[in-house]
Order: sequence, then structure tokens, then C-alpha cells
Amino acid sequence: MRIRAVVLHEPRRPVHVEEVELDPPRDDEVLVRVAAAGVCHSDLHLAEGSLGSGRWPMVLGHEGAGIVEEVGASVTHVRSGDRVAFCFVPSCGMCAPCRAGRPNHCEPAARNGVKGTLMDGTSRLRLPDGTELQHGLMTACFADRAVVAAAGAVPLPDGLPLWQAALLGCGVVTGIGAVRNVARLAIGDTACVIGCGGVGLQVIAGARLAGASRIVAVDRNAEKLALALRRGATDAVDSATDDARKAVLRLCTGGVDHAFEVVGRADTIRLAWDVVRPGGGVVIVGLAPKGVEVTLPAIEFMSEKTIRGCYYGSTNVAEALPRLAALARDGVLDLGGVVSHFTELEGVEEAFDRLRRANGARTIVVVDPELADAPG
Ligand code: PAD
Ligand code: ZN
Repeated sequence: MRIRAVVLHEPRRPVHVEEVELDPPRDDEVLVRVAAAGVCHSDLHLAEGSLGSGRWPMVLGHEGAGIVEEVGASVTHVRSGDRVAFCFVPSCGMCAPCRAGRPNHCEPAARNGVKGTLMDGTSRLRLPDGTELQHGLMTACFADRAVVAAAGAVPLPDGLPLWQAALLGCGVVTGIGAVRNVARLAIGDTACVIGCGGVGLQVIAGARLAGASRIVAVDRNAEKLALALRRGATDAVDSATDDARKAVLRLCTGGVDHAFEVVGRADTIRLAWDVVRPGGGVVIVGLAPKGVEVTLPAIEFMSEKTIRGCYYGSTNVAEALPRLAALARDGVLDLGGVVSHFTELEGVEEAFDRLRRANGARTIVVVDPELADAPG
């Protein structure tokens, strides 16, 4: 079928909406009518070519929600008409990491995710001239329709508007998972969150839900810090005007229990290390462009500080996403509060520009206004 999609032809060139061909779902795939999608900094990393070469031409978009329109013959967990959110690591359940309980490291999902194909190593997307298109992070939801692997469509509970559900499959699962599954923050622990964009704000929400006694937000943008305070941060440090290291250590003498880096830069990774107390832990959520290296003072390993990477919140998305959706529906988790802009597919390049300038928080691309049920 002919669909409208946001296509990246080559890095560092503006993306546009184009008509492309989408093939029907195969046996273990699902066709979803997209309601809404969130614009994540990882989309911008892809658009700028900083996640590796050859990842184009591609239909972008990996955080979104919609309604199932058609399912392949062997799909049993959803059917036509079901509301779903996308999961960009559709784990196979059978490879060694999946069997060991680490579905976010599913081997075929990782391999095909980098290749830009679905789980069988092929693409359903083509330009009208026949040129094959990659599926952005196995999802490609900056489009009015998407074909995804069965496990890429996670059923949603009733009652949560799809424009909010659109945020679950990347920012929410990642941010809250970083706190719950990686840091394993305990009630009363202190936390520092460096980078308060779409994902950092979810780390703050996760820390608040987990019972952190103090949440110090660090950003170089005052508007982000104001939002962070509204989301449950207890203190804010503006790293554009203050020495952030000194300011955090002044607020939490001896250092915080957990620092979360949610930017993807060597200097902020170092800052996260520097503000953690001996025995505390650093969690790196931000993706640094390929080639970036980090230096740490090796003597400090004696202090038993730890530093851990974090992919997709180390989360079992199939299990966690519906629970997070229910928390949002019941008002325990405020998702609307991280959305600063609504746009349409044509507005993705402008949303990228806002991410480049750190203007606003998440942009929601309302693909189908009726399904998305967005305000205004
Ligand atoms: P965003 O652009 O919305 O937020 C980044 C924030 O960092 C903004 O508020 C900036 O103002 C702030 N910032 C930038 N530079 C600095 C600095 N030098 N010091 C302090 N603050 C700064 O991005 P996002 O929240 O969508 O994504 C954040 C990162 O997380 C990005 O690298 C993205 O690719 C990565 C990500 N990782 C995973 C994962 O699985 N690990 C998942 C999703 C996103
Ligand atoms: Zn993302």
C-alpha cells in the first residue's frame, strides 16, 4: 500500500514527508495504523548519521502508538482493532540473552535493528522507484502505517489516550527502567539527573516513584530545569551558569547515591562520575555519537563506585509497558507533562531543530488526530 512517511535519504539533510510503498505484514508481523509518535533524540542521532554509517535511506520514528489493522497468520497476542504501543526491540524469546531474561539484548533484534530490517532480515518499505528503505529502529512510525514484528506491538490497557501512550515505548520505558532495573534505587536514596529532556524527565519521574529523598536536576537550559522541578526534582543546577560538580556536591555532601547521565557527552559522563559518593553508581542512558571516548580517574575505582550502561532501561518491555500505561491512565505517572509541542508528520524536521537547540521537551507527532485524541 502507499503510505506517507518521513524519509531520511542521507545524514545532515532535512527530512521530508514522502509517499512510499509498504508491503503487507508477513506471518509473524503486524500492520499498525499509527495514531501518534514521539520525537526522541535518538531519531536525531540517526538523522545526523552519528549512530553509524549506512543507516539510510530510512523511515524514521521508534516511539509511538496506534491501532492494529491487520495481523499475520501466526500472531495471537493482538488482533485487528487493538490499541498498541511500539517496542523497538521485538525480542525473539529464544536466543541466549532472551532465555537469560535480558530481552533488551535479543540477538536477532540487535542485528536486524542495526541493519534496518524486520526480524527476518528483510524490509517492507520501498521508495516508488523500488529503492529499499530501512525501518528506523525496527519501527518506522513517523508514517501513517507501520509494519512491525509481532513483539514490536505491545497491547495497551483501555483508557490511556494514544497521544500519551506514544511516549511509552522509548522515553518512559528507558527512563523509568534506568532507575528501577539498573540503579535499583532504594527508598530514601539520593539521585542526580544530568540532562532533563524527554528521557531525563522520565528518569526524574522514575526516581520520584521509587521514593528518592532528593533528586538534583542538572541541565544547561533553564526552561528544562523548571520542567524538571515540576516533575518532582527537588533541586535544580544550571550548568550553563554554575559549576555543576561543586553545586551538586554542595547540595548532597559527599555525593549522591545514583547519578544518571541522559545527554550522551563525555563531559557530562565525567560529571556524573564526579558527583557520585564512594560506593554509589553511575548509569549512562545518553547515547554518545560513535567515536566519543571518556576518561575517568582510575584511582577512584578503589572507592567502589560503579558505572553502568543502560539500553532500553534494561526492561522487559512486553511486561513493563502495559503496567506503566496503567499507571499513566490512573494518574500516578503524568505523561502529558513532558509534552511541549504537538505537530504533524511535516513538522518532524522542525522538532529536530528544537532538539538541536534544546527548546521544549517532547514533541508529539499527531499522525491521526481522531485516533490520537490529543488536546486542542
Ligand atoms: P533531549 O534532546 O530531549 O534532551 C537532552 C537534554 O540534555 C536537553 O534538556 C539539553 O538541554 C541537555 N543538555 C545538552 N547538553 C548538555 C550539557 N552539556 N550539560 C547538561 N545538559 C545538557 O534528548 P532525549 O531526552 O530524547 O535523549 C537523551 C539521550 O538519551 C540521547 O542521547 C538519546 O539518544 C538517549 C537515549 N538512550 C536510550 C537508551 O536506551 N540508552 C533510549 C532513548 C534515548
Ligand atoms: Zn528513543
